[in-house]
Amino acid sequence: MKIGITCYPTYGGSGVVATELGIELAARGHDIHFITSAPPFRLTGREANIHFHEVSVSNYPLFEYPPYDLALATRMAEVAELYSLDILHVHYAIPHSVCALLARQMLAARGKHLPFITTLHGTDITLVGLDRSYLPITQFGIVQSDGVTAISSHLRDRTREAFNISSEIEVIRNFVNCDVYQRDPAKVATMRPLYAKPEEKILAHLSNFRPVKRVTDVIEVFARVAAAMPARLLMIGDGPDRSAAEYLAARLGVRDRIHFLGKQENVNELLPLADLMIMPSEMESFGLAALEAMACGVPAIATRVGGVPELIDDGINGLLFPIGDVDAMGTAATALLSDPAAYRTMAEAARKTAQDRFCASRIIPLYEDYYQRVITRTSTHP
Ligand code: GMT
Repeated sequence: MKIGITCYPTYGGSGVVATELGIELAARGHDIHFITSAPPFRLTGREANIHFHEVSVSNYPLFEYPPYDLALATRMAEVAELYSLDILHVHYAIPHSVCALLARQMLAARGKHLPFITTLHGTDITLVGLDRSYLPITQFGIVQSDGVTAISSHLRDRTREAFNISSEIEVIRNFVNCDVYQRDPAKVATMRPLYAKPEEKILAHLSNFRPVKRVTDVIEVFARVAAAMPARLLMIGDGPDRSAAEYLAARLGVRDRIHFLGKQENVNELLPLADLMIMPSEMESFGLAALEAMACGVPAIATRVGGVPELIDDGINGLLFPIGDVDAMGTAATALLSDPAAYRTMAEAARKTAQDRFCASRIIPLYEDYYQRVITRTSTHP
């Protein structure tokens, strides 16, 4: 198939999923056209079957705001026509589904057919879409899509309820390439000394440091573990709450035990260095960061929110807690890290969950099948 993909190309779960999906589809022989404002950050630019079409937004002194949405819709229609796309797949409802709708209408006016699928990732529904000013247009974009997928059953149900949508929403969960995300003991032996001494445990957190991630809870949990055993924390990512986390770390006396690494390209090399992942989010529609860690054999201490229980079975492949219960998270993390047998069992279960249920080789065919169904349905009943 010839597939157009639009996403936010910067750091963030939806962009990661969209880019990894494009890479996996291209490896399976599909022709992939990314239509984005910048090259998606996980692309090298040298992958076979992958093309990148930049959306450039021309500005003019009259425009108070550069019209990105219009430039994107125009580029979508152009690329679809020039490269005979079979389908367009947009990630994150706002504004991408509405841009795709415009592109579809522009092409229809010329007798061309371009079905589009919207994948909902979470904050497009839970935060942005429920802002009253965006709700009607988000709802319109979803309803007008030729197909809609959600990354968890929780997000599907939440979307139906919040937007009063009765049409089908297909659940296709996040995935991970278990060959790229795995623990290579030789690499770990080389890289681990850069961050910790042999006797120190390593905890990790990976996010965009937005308030929904509760990064200060990560510091609180780590401070409790570090009080009980030698430990280090890798804070991977960056965002608005980073300075609050740094300030709290200094106040709790653990600043020198924490590596704030900023935004990182190759998280698949960093995650396997960790013993535990901490994901204390206020909300996660799925929790891709935990899945990536689990694929590397790193269990997660997380909150029982959103779609996280669809990934983590409490006590089996990770541990779940109420939002903000940093005492319980700290106690459980310390206990698990002090019990090598229990830790090994949980780490193995985490890797096995990623392999058995969320491996790219299982999830990508679900997208292929869904594309085919939408293409067939809309070509017979456009
Ligand atoms: O929260 C983020 O990291 C950003 C956000 C996004 O859309 O970029 O992530 C959402 O999409 C991820 C990929 O599908 C999910 O794994 C995250 O759970 C989801 N974040 C939230 O729901 C808060």
